[in-house]
Amino acid sequence: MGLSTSRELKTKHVRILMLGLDGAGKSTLLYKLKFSNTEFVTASTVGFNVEMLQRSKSIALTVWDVGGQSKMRQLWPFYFQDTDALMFVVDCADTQRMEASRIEFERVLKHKCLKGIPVVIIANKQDLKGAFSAEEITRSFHLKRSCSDRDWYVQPCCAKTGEGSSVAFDTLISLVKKKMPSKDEGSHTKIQEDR
Ligand SMILES: Nc1nc2c(ncn2[C@@H]2O[C@H](COP(=O)(O)OP(=O)(O)OP(=O)(O)O)[C@@H](O)[C@H]2O)c(=O)[nH]1
Ligand SMILES: [Mg+2]
Repeated sequence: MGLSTSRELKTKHVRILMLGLDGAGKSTLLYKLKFSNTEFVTASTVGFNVEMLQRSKSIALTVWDVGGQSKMRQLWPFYFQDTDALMFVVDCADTQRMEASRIEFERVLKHKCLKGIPVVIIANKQDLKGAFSAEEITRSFHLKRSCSDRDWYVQPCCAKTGEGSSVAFDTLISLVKKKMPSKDEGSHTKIQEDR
C-alpha cells in the first residue's frame, strides 16, 4: 500500500477562426497542415471549411476557414462567437490589396466577440518575389497600435510548401494557453491510493 501520483489528461478544445482576403492562402494552409504529403489545388471557398487538428494529446483545434471574397466578408461575423484565437492570412505578394487587407483586419478586431483574443498574422507567400516581409506587415498593418489590447505574432509562411505553418499554429496555441485559467489547462494531478 502506498501513495502514487497519476496525471489525467483532459483534452482542451480550441476554436480557431481563419480569415483573410480571397486568395490569401487560408485553405492551402489548412489542408497542407492536415494532409502534409498531399498536393492540393484549391478553389475559392464559398462558405467555409472546418477541420479538426490534434496538435498534442491535450489540445484539439477546430479550425474554421471562411471564404474571403467580398460577399463572404459580410458573413464573417456569423462565425465569430466562441472563437478562442484568430489567424489572419495575408497574401504578402498582393501589394495592391494590402490596404484592403489591413482595413478588413481592423474591422474584424473591433468586433466585441473577438475582444482581447490572441491573433497570429500569417505573412503568406514568402516564396514570391516582392512579397512583404513579416516586419513590413507589422509596420503597414500598424500592429503595435491595432493589437495593443491583445497578444499577437506575425509568422512568415509559405502555405504551398507548409513552411512556417506548424510554428504558426503552435504559437497560437501557446497564446491561447496563456489566457486560460490554470484549472482549464487540460491536465490535473490526482493523488491515488494503491490497493
Ligand atoms: N506561391 C504561393 N502560392 C500560394 C501560397 N499559398 C497559397 N497559394 C496559392 O494562392 C491561391 C489561393 O489560395 P487559397 O488557399 O485558395 O486561398 P484562400 O485564402 O482560401 O481564398 P478564398 O477561399 O477565396 O478566401 C491558390 O492558387 C494557392 O495555390 C504560397 O505560400 N505561395
Ligand atoms: Mg479558401
